[in-house]
Amino acid sequence: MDKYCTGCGVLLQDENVYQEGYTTDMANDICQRCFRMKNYGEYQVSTKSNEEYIEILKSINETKDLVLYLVDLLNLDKDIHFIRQYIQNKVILVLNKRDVLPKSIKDEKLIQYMKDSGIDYEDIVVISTEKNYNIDLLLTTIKKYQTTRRVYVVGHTNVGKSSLINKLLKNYSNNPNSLTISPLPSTTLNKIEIDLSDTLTLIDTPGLVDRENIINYVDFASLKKINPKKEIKPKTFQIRKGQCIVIDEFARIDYIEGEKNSFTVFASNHLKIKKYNASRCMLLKDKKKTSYDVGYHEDVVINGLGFIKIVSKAKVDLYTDVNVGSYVRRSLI
Ligand SMILES: Nc1nc2c(ncn2[C@@H]2O[C@H](COP(=O)(O)OP(=O)(O)OP(=O)(O)O)[C@@H](O)[C@H]2O)c(=O)[nH]1
Ligand SMILES: [Mg+2]
Repeated sequence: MDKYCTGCGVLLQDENVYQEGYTTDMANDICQRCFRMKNYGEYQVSTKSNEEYIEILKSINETKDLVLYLVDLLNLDKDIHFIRQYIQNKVILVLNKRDVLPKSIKDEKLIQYMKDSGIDYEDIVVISTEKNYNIDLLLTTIKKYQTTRRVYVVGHTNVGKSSLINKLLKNYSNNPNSLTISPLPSTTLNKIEIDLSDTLTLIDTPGLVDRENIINYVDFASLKKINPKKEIKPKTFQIRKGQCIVIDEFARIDYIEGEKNSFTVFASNHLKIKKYNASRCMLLKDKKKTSYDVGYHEDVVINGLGFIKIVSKAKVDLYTDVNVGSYVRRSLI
């Protein structure tokens, strides 16, 4: 009989050590990859194709089940509507990782921002899985909108889907299982059903992969530096054209044209962020250059790294790794 890993959902097998789902002993409940991640923090990248994820979304669309659409507040994807186009189900939009944004920002402001983004949902809940913030509220909201026993958790990779299910299990059930979580993308490899109670089964899914996210292109030491663990202390710079800001070894933004301005960087506190005179600074000039015309109160977002809030109109040149994506949006904060 087929047996699936309780950590990541992959089909277990004991024949090929190089293939997904390998375990030394079929009596085990988890694969070797999950065992290593859970016990030694040894992370092994596994890339999933988005075609497979779209098939999962389509299968959800064939049900009447409620969907939790989880997003990471620091890394809101440019394509927030992508997932919604495949699922007509009722959706609760869940804004996770509240803890990394400054406390001074009101939840209502984040909720209003999402309302204005035009995505269709029943309700919006701001949570922090890490800090156990609003998890009770989320459960109440799930119960309010649930029409069947099953509730799916979807979203991009790394937004904290499996962490949230683990938190719900810990808070409200005696179910001893725990899903594998990690700071790398594509930790969960398949759908996994978990019973929270007699009336609620949560279904974890792998995430939609953002190939342009910086976390795909850095080593583990850099990943730890980039991934904020604590509340971000934003760094504000009064800036004139001809100056630039360098974000550690990962990005540089040059102020090309515009009035005296203010740039605020929201990124992990572990990153070195400094202002330079652009003509005398050669740092990161060999990276990919993207030019943006930024409007009044807009953010330049660097996928997976954070964002720069710009107050007045500006022409900027952004330098990043060739694979890393970026975009401009109206200011989140
Ligand atoms: N700061 C913070 N980190 C969180 C929170 N929730 C999850 N994380 C972290 O986010 C990372 C990804 O968590 P996972 O639960 O593996 O994310 P996922 O969405 O299941 O990812 P995939 O299975 O790869 O699609 C881990 O490093 C978690 O510790 C949160 O509320 N705050
Ligand atoms: Mg997961």
